[in-house]
Amino acid sequence: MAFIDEITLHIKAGDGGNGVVGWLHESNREYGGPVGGDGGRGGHVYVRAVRALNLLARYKTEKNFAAERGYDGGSKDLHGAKGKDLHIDFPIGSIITNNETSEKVYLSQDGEEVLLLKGGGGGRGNKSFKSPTNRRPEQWTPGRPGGEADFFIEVELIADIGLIGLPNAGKTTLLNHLTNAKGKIGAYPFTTLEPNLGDANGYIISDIPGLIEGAAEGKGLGHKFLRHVRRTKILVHLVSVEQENPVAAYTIIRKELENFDPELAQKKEITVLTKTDLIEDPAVLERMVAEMKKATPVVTTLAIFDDAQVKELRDMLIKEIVGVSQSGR
Ligand SMILES: Nc1nc2c(ncn2[C@@H]2O[C@H](COP(=O)(O)OP(=O)(O)OP(=O)(O)O)[C@@H](O)[C@H]2O)c(=O)[nH]1
Ligand SMILES: [Mg+2]
Repeated sequence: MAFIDEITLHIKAGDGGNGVVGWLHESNREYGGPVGGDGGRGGHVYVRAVRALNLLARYKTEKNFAAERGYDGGSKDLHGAKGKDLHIDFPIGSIITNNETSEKVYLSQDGEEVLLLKGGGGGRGNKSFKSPTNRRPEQWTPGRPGGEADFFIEVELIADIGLIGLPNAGKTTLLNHLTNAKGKIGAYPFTTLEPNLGDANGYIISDIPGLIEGAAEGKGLGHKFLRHVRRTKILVHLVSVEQENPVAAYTIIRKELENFDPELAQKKEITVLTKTDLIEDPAVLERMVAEMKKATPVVTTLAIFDDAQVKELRDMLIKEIVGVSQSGR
């Protein structure tokens, strides 16, 4: 699934309804008093966090949002009705920035709702101007404008498990096998240009574009996406056995993680040597695993066409994620 992680929308709260001028008409009196009602306030705009990670894609075509205008006051002492509030859904993890004021709203909890823009107040009808010295006021005021601005919305993906590694390591292939994702796979580097997401038994797994040396300083595509794995609970680090020196390949990525954010390097990590079907001699693979274990404690192997191995890895990841979640990290 394509994942859009940034978008700009124009959002407007409802304007207030106008106050009106009205007079009481009674058959026995020539001049009735003022009865023009106040206008209703315009609708507020709320933003709401929902568990729908690919939601921003919905806003690709629809970029303008407006809450309802308040209704004008009635001529017979009637207050105008409020404009309907507008609720806009964004994925959990969205950061919504008001481009004019630079104010930010963070949506981090499922179902959380925040008032983004206030509707304009309703105007005053002539009745409200009535006083002992002004018994037949002609005054009224228009409704005030509702808040309005361009908003920049970015989503910091909150996946439970992040797949990382050099380009072509088999990240997307694994994501597609572990989850319902249908990410594009290719026998060349940088097939993945944006993170893919998938759901494995309710746990969100994400791959990211391949990282290369210098990613933390912005080389390749990595930098933009490293922040997406910041909040994952577990990193799965894929290293292809095609690498001449798998440990060196592993170390390149570790350095990038540390350079980008030392905390990222502290996360629980599982290293997977991928494409093991390309190795004919089991002893060679064993040596590779042993070498890798000197660099990192948890190492496993995977040939993607081996369903039993995929299932084993999925079970292992879910077990780990439950463990990490319970330990409260
Ligand atoms: N032989 C073999 N090939 C594999 C295996 N897993 C993945 N591949 C192949 O490796 C190539 C790269 O796979 P991708 O899943 O696109 O790799 P990636 O890490 O997502 O690559 P980028 O998105 O470019 O960073 C594809 O041609 C896959 O078919 C495996 O277990 N064995
Ligand atoms: Mg990929």
